[in-house]
Amino acid sequence: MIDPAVAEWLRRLTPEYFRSLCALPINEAGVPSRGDEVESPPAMPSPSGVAQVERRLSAQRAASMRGAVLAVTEAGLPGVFAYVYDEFWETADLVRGAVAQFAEVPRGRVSILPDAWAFRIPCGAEHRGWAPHRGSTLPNRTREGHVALVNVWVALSSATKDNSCMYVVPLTRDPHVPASLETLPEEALGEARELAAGDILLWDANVAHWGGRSSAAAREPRISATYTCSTETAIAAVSLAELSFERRLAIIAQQIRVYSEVDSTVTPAITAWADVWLALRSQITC
Ligand SMILES: O=C(O)CCC(=O)C(=O)O
Repeated sequence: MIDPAVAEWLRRLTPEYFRSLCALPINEAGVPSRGDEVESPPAMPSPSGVAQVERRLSAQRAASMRGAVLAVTEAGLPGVFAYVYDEFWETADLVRGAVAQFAEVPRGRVSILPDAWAFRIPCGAEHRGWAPHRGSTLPNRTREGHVALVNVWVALSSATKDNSCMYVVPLTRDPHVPASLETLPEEALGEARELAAGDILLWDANVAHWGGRSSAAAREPRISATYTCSTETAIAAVSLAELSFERRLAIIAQQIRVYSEVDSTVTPAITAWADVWLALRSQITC
């Protein structure tokens, strides 16, 4: 017998429901690729393993994505459900160019992995982003010496020390790199990275990082979205053209399974929804 709260989410999470929350397009067959929309200075490769690019997204794109995160979170869902909307995947495509420059590889070598999350950190000192961690504790270089796995953090609102910006420990200042990647550095070594809406932060997945604490001085919730890109041949790479609504929901359900322990916005009913939805889907597709 399925819990009634889970059954309700199973019934409710359709394209029509998400269209009723937010007017952004959901192309149910796949995401049309639009390519790069703005020129921006290259994200220079740096020994620190961290780079920041200003205004990578237009103000309009940042605002519409921000609206989507607000809409899904106000409906009681974790922000990751915003990835049902085409815009979130078009943006994944848009950041590939910056990742290519960061890793010094051709753009065609950069693939998007099914690893993403969206955040709304409310104002107030009781709210904060994710605790310190590394995206990967494995050595992160391709055979040719390029960064293999790159995390991309997109500011959809301003992100300041007051409303929970990101903190990173440059590889060059991390005493545990490269010998002991399982060990995290002291938070005192973290550098605050303040961003405006539309800016992006990229880092080598070995970089220790965390989401800061909001405060009473916060003027707006911090809203952001993340992507993970690979510069190696990735079997799991997301193909935008094949990203049906159902496939997007499968990625979201998998992300909920991976991050439910670290993200306090994931309710037990949504975790149970992810388990049941993935189990039902595997029965239908095998
Ligand atoms: O935005 C945050 O608070 C944390 C983001 C993060 O740690 C990540 O994307 O890996």
